[in-house]
Amino acid sequence: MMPLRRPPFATDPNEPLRQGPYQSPLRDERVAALLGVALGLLFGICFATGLYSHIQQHPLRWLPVPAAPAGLYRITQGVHVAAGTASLPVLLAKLWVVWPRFVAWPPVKSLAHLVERVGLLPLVGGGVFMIFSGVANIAQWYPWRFAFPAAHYWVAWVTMGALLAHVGAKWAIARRALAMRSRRPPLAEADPALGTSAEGRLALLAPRDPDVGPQGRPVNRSAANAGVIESARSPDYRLRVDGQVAHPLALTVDELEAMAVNHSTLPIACVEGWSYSATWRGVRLVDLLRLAGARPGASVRVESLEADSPYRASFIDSGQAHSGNTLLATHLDRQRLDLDHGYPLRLIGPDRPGVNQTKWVTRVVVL
Ligand SMILES: Nc1nc2c(c(=O)[nH]1)N[C@H]1C(S)=C(S)[C@@H](COP(=O)(O)O)O[C@H]1N2
Ligand SMILES: [Mo]
Repeated sequence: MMPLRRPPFATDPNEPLRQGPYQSPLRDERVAALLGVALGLLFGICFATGLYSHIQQHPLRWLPVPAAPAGLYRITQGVHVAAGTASLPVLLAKLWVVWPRFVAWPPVKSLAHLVERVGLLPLVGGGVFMIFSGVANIAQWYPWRFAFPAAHYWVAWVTMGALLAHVGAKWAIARRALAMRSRRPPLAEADPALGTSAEGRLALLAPRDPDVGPQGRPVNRSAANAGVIESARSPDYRLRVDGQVAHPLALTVDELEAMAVNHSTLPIACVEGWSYSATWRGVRLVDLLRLAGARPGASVRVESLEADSPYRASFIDSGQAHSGNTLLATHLDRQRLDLDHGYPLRLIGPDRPGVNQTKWVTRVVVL
């Protein structure tokens, strides 16, 4: 059999990273370990905040989501997107530093080495997929056929599993490398900290400007795209409150506007990482539930005029539904809601993802 020929730039996996054609002084174990720690922290933050977002959007019966602090989701999701975006340059740097290992020769030295190398596939592949799909999602660019949230969620588990195995395999080497005094000043590390707030608007590392849009606020799905322009303006519009209630309600726009006397200052925090806080005026959901004779403590589904969209309805658990802060809003910062912001009526509640702040609300189903 022909012996495997060594490719021109391959290195020996037993030798240090910096050798042959890979002479940069930045290629050393210590830099690799520092980048690894930074990446592990950033991915860990993304995973924890991502799980919170997932639970908000796929509620578990036995796990209520808090209704206070109202800005909690705004913080967790802002951190999620900022940490995910910050991990892109860190991952690229890490791959560049350890690249000699990928082309090491022979490709496999032992069974343990084979296992370690196979484990790099879900780790590197998963990491690249998570960052690429996340960044593409906040850019609202979908160059794929799968459903983004499901893929982003499941690949996260695979990536975290591979990451744990990798940390286990590299723990000893990384500790030794970090204990060594560096010969050069260490590399600048990524800073996952939150940016500064500009009067309640925040979009650190997020591509959308929270100031641009109707009423000075961004819009992800317009009334035209949702196909609700006619139904939202129709004199036949009613807000129905039904389901498990003693007296179903059907309210006109005039009736709702007359009832809209409560104010809440609450953020909209999109999963994309941008958010803004506003003062909303509207009818308290808990008052509507009482008026309809719903069981105290009931949870609720809120439905939109929009026909087929994954965001046409959202669930509110008992705690959020009975928070006096949760409104069916008619006004945004003293102005009648723009059609694109959900006219005639939108849901706004504390500590909820933007996707759960349903616009063009026409029905409240008590569960
Ligand atoms: N009916 C409906 N409501 C919706 C959406 C939607 O597509 N359809 N998008 C949601 C998303 S993703 C966000 S971030 C907020 C944004 O609210 P805004 O457009 O008023 O800023 O509305 C939410 N409500
Ligand atoms: Mo959103």
